[in-house]
Amino acid sequence: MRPISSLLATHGDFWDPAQVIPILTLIETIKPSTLPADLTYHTAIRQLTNTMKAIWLDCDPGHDDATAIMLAVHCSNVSLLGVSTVHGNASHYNIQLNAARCLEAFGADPSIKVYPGAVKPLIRPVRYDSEIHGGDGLGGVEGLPSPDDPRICERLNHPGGPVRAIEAIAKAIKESWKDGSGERVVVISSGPMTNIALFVSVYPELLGGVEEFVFMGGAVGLGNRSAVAEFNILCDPEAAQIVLDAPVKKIMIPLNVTHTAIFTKAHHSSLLNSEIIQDIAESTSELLKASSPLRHMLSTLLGFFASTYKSTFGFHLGPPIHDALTVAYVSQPELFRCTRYRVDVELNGTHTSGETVVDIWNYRETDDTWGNTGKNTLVAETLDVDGFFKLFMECVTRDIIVDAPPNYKDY
Ligand SMILES: [Ca+2]
Repeated sequence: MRPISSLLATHGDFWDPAQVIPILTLIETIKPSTLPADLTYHTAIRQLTNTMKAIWLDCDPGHDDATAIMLAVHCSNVSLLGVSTVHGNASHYNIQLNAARCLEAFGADPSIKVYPGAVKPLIRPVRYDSEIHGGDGLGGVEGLPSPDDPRICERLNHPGGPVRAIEAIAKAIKESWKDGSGERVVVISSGPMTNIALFVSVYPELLGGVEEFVFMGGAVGLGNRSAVAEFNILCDPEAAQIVLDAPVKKIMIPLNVTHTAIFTKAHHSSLLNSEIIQDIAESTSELLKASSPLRHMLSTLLGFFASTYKSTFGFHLGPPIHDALTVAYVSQPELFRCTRYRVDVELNGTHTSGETVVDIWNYRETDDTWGNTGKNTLVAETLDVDGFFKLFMECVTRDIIVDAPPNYKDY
């Protein structure tokens, strides 16, 4: 880990001065001997202001997972403790490399590591989605660090040997929660929920340390990888049901909402060059050249995603960037309107396996708990789309300010 002095020197110029200056003042009043040598900038802010939300991200990158990672690294009020990976959009080998490459490309602190998790669902055969994400999970993306880059290996290496996803999640929650005297952690899932189900099953004593589970998955009355099932839930419906039954608050970001977060051509033009005026962007037929390597990388990422969403699902206006909404919810929950329902997963349906059954008419008798007898889930129903893309572009801008990896290819 980098010491706080180096982090402040690197990043202090783009964090909000109103937030940074009081923190610097506070830090200066603390005797250096009381500061842990490995105290990171985010941890210091969280400890001193109590404004940061500690998050863990479990994902299967995946183009939209990559955008979730960007938000997790750059939303100014969240502190990313670690990233775990799960089977899903591509083979687990590719998924874990992609997570590490994204963290590096987005300038995440080197202390943020990747922890490999389940390579297959609990019961069902593994499935990938190369039609949408390409063979390696991040098809068409230019400018990511190479998989054999030493910094990528460093993200995946852990002192003392391999550490698996559920062990890493448990350790992070233990260290943050401190048996109730510390902070709870928000656990985010943007892939199949196998790792989260295993964590719930193996470490029930740590559920008190989970602030909430926020997951992208499911839908109310529609699907994308069957008539009624969304990909993440369809991959491992049993895991999803285990998580839904856990006595922890859940927030579900369903397709009904993610399909409103369309990355349009106007957004793409803004991404390529923040100075561009929107009406000029809309009047040009060609996308302009990116103004930085990171903008180019994101442009190729979202361009590929746009092309597969157009060819597979007929999304002509742009792709829905599903997974980024999970982190956006944690950072700015006011962007969403949610209603609490009982949600279960269809595990045995002939035509409906993997469907999320959202009891909008309250047929099932429930209590006030978040577990298997309760109204267990806050379901997102609307999104402030403009507010979300404002947050997204703010994160892109912060990303540009972080030093770009030195071995970026020319673009
Ligand atoms: Ca995903």
